[in-house]
Amino acid sequence: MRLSRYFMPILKENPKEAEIVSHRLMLRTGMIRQQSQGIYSWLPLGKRVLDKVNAIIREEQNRAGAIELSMPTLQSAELWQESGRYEDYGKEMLRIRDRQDRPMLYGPTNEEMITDIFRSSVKSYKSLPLNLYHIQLKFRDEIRPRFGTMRSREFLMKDAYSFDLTQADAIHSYNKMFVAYLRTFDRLGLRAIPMRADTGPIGGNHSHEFIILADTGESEVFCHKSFVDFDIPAVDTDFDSVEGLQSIFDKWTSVYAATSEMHDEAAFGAISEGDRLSARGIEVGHIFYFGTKYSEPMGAKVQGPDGKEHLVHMGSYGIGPTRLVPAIIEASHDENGIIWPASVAPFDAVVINMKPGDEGCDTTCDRLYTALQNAGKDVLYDDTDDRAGTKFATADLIGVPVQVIAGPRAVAAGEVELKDRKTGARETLTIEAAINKLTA
Ligand code: 5CA
Repeated sequence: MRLSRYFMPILKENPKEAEIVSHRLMLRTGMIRQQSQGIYSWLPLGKRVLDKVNAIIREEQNRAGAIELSMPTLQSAELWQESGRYEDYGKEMLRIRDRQDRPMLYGPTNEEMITDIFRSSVKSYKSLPLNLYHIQLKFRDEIRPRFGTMRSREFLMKDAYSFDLTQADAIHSYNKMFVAYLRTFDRLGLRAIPMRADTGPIGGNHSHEFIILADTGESEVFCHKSFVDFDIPAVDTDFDSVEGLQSIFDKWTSVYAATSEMHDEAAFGAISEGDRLSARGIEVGHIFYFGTKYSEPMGAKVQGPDGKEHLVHMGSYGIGPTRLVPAIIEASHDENGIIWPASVAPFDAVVINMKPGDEGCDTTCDRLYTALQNAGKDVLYDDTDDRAGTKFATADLIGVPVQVIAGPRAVAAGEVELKDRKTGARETLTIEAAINKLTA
């Protein structure tokens, strides 16, 4: 992408309304724009990152055996009247009437709709286990939307829903998502800690929130320090192994971790003082097992091996991609801007032409740009006639992992400079060597 033809409306000044660093940087880099309170557009740079986050979430959901579908944002109130949540949900639910005066709503979550899809076609235990997910916009009329897309009213959610014949099977389905979440957050460059959690309006009694420690987090959390050393389940984890997944779950829940709603002062106090961590955190995922809470009122049953009808046991599993993007920034930035983990960086590299119009610079940059693109890399090419200082500041601000700097003197000697955004380390390489390194 040539910067001169791109749409990346960078702000020169820090926006006043932004209270936390991620919100400030997302506005400054032109990743997002607020359209009305708690409702955002994702501009091209932000959209690239969001798409990469979603791709990782999707890969790990698929690996764990979940199947993607797509459900609408608008739902009929009837389904919610069946489950009893239409009245319970309160003012967070945006209620709408269509032209026939039928009550509708903008979905805050999808337990009812997925249960309806399930009951309309699944009749036998032979179709189980089943886990269906989508990545779709939700709306919750939050009292206090704030911090940009961290807590917005319209937001993206990956929500998965599992169906099983028995409670024991449902716990295995829960563990699959638990392990998938550990892998997902790790691939996003984050260390997320699963914590016993309150279930709120979703219901059930077995639930974990996945929390990223950050001073600007909205949740108060308490845990044992040893979490930082736990191993992330490997890519070849066998998701069909009941014992294998249970042992990963047991390991990751063997030491104390809880949010303030579930906090047990005595259990926390029993941890030696040096190992206690009392901090703030950002909830990036939340998983629930709630048994027959929805299958019972909505009549979602299957025929079991005994020939009898059984209510299915369900769980639901949420991740917030539009919250993850600012959470990653909270965890990875410096005074000059964002430092993207390579896995979600909007571009793999930025080629900076220090003197557009100079034949050597133009030829070298064109060569680099083409070679990297041909190797399947996402490359931003700063071909603008901005001042050098502005180009460097922009490259640092948007946090692309590698900067390839082509100035007239270096290119005359057949060389370019590579700068690592994270460490600041610089090296001078021949153009050939730079291409080899970046396409390796
Ligand atoms: N039905 C369940 C799981 S699918 C559910 O709705 N869970 S939730 O309420 O905990 O939301 C799941 C995830 O969505 C949260 O962990 C969080 O990452 C994200 N999320 C929730 N509310 C917001 C919000 N207002 N803004 C941004 N992300 C949000």
